[in-house]
Amino acid sequence: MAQKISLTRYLVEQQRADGLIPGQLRLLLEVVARACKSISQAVNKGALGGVLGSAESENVQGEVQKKLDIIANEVLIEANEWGGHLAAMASEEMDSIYVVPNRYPQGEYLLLFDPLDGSSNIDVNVSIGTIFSVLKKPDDTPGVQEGDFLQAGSRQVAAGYCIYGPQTTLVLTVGNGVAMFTLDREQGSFMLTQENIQIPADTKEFAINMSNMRHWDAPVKRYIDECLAGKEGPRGKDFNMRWIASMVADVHRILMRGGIFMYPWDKREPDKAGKLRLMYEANPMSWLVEQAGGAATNGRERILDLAPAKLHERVAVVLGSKNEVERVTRYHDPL
Ligand code: AHM
Ligand code: MG
Repeated sequence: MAQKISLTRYLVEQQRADGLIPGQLRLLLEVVARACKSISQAVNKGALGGVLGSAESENVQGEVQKKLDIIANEVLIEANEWGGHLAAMASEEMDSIYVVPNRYPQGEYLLLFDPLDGSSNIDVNVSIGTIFSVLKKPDDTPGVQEGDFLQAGSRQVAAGYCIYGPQTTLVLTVGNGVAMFTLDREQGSFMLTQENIQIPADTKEFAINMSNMRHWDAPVKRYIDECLAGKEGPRGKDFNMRWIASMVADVHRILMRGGIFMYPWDKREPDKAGKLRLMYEANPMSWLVEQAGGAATNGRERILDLAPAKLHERVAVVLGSKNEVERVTRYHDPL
């Protein structure tokens, strides 16, 4: 029987073989995984743990926070603040950055996260997840400030998510392909269950919130209209549709079997570039998708090349199977 490989062993082997993971980054990823295990336990308890429902507060984006949004945020902070591997953290649920307190040593990494993605699904027992992104703090600045986080996604040194679904699964890249680890609840460890995940370049499945159709821009409308026209239309094939309303779950499906995911700009809030956040949703997911052979754009440019202007910046997102993402991006081209 093939030997089972734990997340710890996988990370040590990556560190040895390719030098991709310095010791401090390995420690950081282990701690994030441990925090995800605790979040998974809280999610699993559900009503029995008193974790469902609203916290009756709002985050900086004006969204009502759920109890689990706040619990997951606290778990990630408490797990990561004392290890000496981080300089600061940033989260969807915090207005500004969280600098590691003086009583702990400061490390060289910056951690960004959406502690509980898919909040609208918490209370209805549908898959949700934690998304994370790791950057290196620039060497040239003393202390740490928000500006240190404002780096393009192409500078990420690690990114991933943990999905709390029928299984709890951690999906990770350190720039050497995408690996997937399933939580073995009896052992309490994440075990490697798939390596070198590849997204097929073509697909017959799209994910978009169709209820917003009347608010979309022409290129997005054209793309979806063509998919809906099926075999008789210009694409000459029938398409299937999925929309889970948890980006982690939609991206996970795309990594497993292909597809295209879109949350485009729309006319409901024309001043916002999109709904999803660049730094802790779009960037980590885009890097995972690219590492699996897919593509990710905002309809015009590669997401990983965008220079962020602020921490909670929003962005339009088109990601997944390469040929479909390129098609949507082409449709946005005025030429
Ligand atoms: P959240 O981080 O507050 O949960 O919001 C992000 C989520 C994504 O996971 C998902 O793709 C999208 O919002 C769903 O939005 P909508 O309810 O507009 O379909
Ligand atoms: Mg989110």
